[in-house]
Amino acid sequence: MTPGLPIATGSCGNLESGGCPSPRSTFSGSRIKQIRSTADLAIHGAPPAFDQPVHVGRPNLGDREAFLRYAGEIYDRRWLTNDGPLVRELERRLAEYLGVRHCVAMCNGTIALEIAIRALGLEGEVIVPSYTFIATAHALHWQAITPVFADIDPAIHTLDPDAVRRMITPKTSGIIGVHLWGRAAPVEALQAIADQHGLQLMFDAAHAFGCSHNGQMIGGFGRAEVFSFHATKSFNSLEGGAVVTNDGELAEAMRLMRNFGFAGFDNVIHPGTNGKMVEICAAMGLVNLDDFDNTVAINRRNHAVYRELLSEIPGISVRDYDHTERNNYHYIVVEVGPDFPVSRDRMVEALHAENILARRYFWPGCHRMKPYRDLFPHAGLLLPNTERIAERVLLLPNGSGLPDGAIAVIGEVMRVLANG
Ligand code: T4K
Repeated sequence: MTPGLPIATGSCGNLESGGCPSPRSTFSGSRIKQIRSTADLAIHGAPPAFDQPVHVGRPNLGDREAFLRYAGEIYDRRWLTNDGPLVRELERRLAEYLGVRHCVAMCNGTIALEIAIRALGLEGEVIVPSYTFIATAHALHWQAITPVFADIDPAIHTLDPDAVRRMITPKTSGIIGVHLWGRAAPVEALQAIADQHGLQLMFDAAHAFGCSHNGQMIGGFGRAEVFSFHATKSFNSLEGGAVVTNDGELAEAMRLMRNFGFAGFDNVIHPGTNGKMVEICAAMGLVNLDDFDNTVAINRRNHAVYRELLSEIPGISVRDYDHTERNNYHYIVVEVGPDFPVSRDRMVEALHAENILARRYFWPGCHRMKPYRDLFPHAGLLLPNTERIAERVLLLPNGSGLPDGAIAVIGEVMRVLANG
């Protein structure tokens, strides 16, 4: 092990000088044992390492007092939703941060996807990865559009452009790339395919807030990009999401669509739904945006400690980020190789027994979930990389709520499992 790495101390470690950014952890549980051999593992009857669950997706929270001030203002103003001043401020700041002309805030990422899909006029079939959160596929299915699953590049877990080409039919109207784990989908290759075949291209950027591609912030690619600001994301607004675009007409259409199509009192000029972000969510968004650099710094240090600790264990790997780009470092993605003595699922079981609730995102792939597994029972034959990766990957906890010692415990569990 690298000298100087923490064993049972703070989660942000001491890899870099300058101390840890403020973690603001409210976790009151504590680590209660060291794990040196299989007998120390909770799956073998020992007590769990933590007396409370350590979650993947614990929210990152900015300054409490600032949030309460905003809440007081909302109370005094009696303006709670419907394009309120805090939503407008958040939209303005997000557009500026992402370097895009228009940001249309929404109540969540799923509705934002649905509205963007409608605004782009997608129909028939749309090509998406199966290796993504189910919302990407459901947003299409919910609108009677068929999601057609294309395989991923196993090295980067995003759409494989050759696989996309193979799935195009006369019914294809568009492609939705997903910037999984914050890594850009192959933007240029997908754009070339879309241009060649007259298809719309948009992106599910739910994981990629604060990330760049070739130095340009994710948000400005394709015709539109969709963010989720769910509690579990690197940047959250309690619940929330946004579509960002450089196309003014598209933005205008989406503003109408998120508010039933109203263009003024009693004047409906567009079909629409209720996709509005509420003021209290915008308040949380503003507070967390102010704190976002701090969140990224914590995530980055945690990721570095994970990489250092776990890289010495043969058979497992922690995905790295492209350090020439901006990253949110939110996702700690571990791949359990075929040579590791236990399966990914056994590792997850061992971690859960210690109260570390590692997740198998995005097992088993959308194509193996309902309704898609009934609609396309043989889809897996064309998705070998998706199926292999979905069996190997697990996600580990990160963020400002990560308790002291969690990374060290995870390292100990994995090392003991590796040694049988
Ligand atoms: N596209 C992609 C690629 C996405 O990943 C997502 C969402 C979307 C689209 C859709 O965006 P939204 O409509 O959600 O805005 C979670 C989230 O619900 C979901 O937002 C997210 N992706 C997905 C990856 O994960 P679950 O059901 O796996 O996790 P959940 O909500 O149970 O939370 C995980 C753990 O986090 C919990 O066990 C405890 C902890 N937690 C959670 C919440 C909500 C907390 O500690 N505090 C909390 O407030 O779906």
